[in-house]
Amino acid sequence: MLKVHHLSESRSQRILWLLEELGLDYEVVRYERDPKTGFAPPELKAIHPLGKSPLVEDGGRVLAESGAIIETLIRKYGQGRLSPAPEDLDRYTHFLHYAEGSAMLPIVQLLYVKRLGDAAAPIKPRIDSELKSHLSYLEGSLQGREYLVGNALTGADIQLSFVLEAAKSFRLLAELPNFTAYLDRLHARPAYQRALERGGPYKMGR
Ligand SMILES: N[C@@H](CCC(=O)N[C@@H](CS)C(=O)NCC(=O)O)C(=O)O
Repeated sequence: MLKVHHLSESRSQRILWLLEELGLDYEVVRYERDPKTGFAPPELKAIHPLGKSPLVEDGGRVLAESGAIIETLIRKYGQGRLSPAPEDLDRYTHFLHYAEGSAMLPIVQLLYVKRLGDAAAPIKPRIDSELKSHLSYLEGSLQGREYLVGNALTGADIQLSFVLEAAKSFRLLAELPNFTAYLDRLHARPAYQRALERGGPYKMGR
């Protein structure tokens, strides 16, 4: 059976959602963040040297990195589900990689500079302009669409969900109507709700 090493309030929530959408059996091993630093506990390093979540054990192999996990599990178990139509493959691949490769960067930077207080002043405008650029690109990419790629849920929506949930937790989505409607649509899915039950408390994006 698949085993998900799930860190509280983290990117692994979207992997639980993926597994629920695919209707797969899986075990959840939960880990709590250090309340002061927010870091994962050292036990995760025994599973994978990076010690980050999500990590998935599948038949003795350890899968790391959300985008790779999503791609691998859909390829192995999807039977066509959550995959793009052939004509949408380029767009799908772009967003699957873009979410962590580009869009998450200024959000993580924002998280870090918040700890610096006034010392962050010289770099904050640059982070803000990057955030604005990525969020307006994504807002435009959702214009007139229910889902990011084609007209049904794919792995790209699941991968992007954490970006938007993190942005929402920083109150960055307030004036972006396409995002808000899209995120509400994703959150209303029964599989998303089941994943919340499996993962435990998850305040991100609320
Ligand atoms: N790009 C990686 C990022 C993994 C990552 O940084 N995970 C965070 C959780 S959201 C983590 O484990 N943080 C705890 C730590 O760094 O100790 C992915 O998408 O899997």
